Amino acid sequence: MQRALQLAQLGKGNVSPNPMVGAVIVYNDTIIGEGYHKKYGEPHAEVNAVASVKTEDLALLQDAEMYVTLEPCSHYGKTPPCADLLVKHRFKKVYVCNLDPNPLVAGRGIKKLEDAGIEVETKLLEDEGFEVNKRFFKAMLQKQPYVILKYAQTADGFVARENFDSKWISNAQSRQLVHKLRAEEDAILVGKNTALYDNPSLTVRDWTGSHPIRIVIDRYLSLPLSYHLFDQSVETLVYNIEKSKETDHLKYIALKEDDFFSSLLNDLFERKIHSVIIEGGSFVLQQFIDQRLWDEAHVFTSSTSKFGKGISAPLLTNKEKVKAKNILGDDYSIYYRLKD
Ligand code: AOF
Ligand code: ZN
Repeated sequence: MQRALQLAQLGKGNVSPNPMVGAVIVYNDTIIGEGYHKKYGEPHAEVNAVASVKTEDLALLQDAEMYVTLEPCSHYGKTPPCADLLVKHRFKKVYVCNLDPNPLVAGRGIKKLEDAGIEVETKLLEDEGFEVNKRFFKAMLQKQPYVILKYAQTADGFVARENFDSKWISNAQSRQLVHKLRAEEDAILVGKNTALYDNPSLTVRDWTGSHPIRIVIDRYLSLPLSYHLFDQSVETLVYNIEKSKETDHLKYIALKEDDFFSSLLNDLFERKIHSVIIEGGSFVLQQFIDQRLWDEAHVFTSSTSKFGKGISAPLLTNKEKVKAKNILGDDYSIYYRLKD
């Protein structure tokens, strides 16, 4: 199952809004096939794993076991049900890491296998599987995307007015890391002030991978249209309280002021956006923290101080309620919001 989880993650950045799934076929303690879901809309992990088995080994499948990181699907989606494929080849046993929360599946895949006489064992490395597909599970279970906060602060707790690329707070490595983080998410969001002062492109340049959808909150539509965000090189969503109008690459979406941030997340889910990284400014980040609408925070802390000058960095209040994992010495920590 560890191998299957490894394979699953090769799909990172290419399969959303689908989950990352990997599958390994074992006969007599030997791996005879493996595969993963490579791209949204394309074959599922189980199909690729079966396709990788040598023709002369196909007869072994009826005595083989499959390790798959998600319950095999039972529905006709973009591809036929994987459970049917496993039944057709009469696998002896199927090990599953996580059950599929998708209402189209939700236990029906397991039932199909068991009804056909295939032995099934679930919840193998379950926590590791939840971590790999944290975006998919959050979206399926809460109908909102997985929310990642990202900001850089000084040692004494201030943010820069300049964007994150500013020299005084980041270095080449952290800049590259930020672009890697962007490439892993479906969307990237900033508030009006950050857009206004920094004129950011919010694209992935210092890492490989596709550009996330860009999102800006501009309640009164006051940002200049000459800004990079409106260049239509990448799809941009402009959440506001004035007008709704959608073209291919530029979509204005009006929301009510009440519950603005929560409605925004609901709307992203409707658009099949399963994760969003929020890069500022401090006010927007603080709203997500105070309303407990975040899941994970990536905080870069520089060794320099501004000695009380500037805008205060967001405060992860409930410090006692977050679990931190320090990655690079003192300057990069990831916090996870504990469940309510
Ligand atoms: C599997 N194996 O590798 C994946 C599964 O639109 P479709 O046909 O691609 O179906 C997408 C749904 O299938 C997705 O929401 C999830 O429930 C399941 N994904 N299932 O058996 C896979 N990627
Ligand atoms: Zn499937």
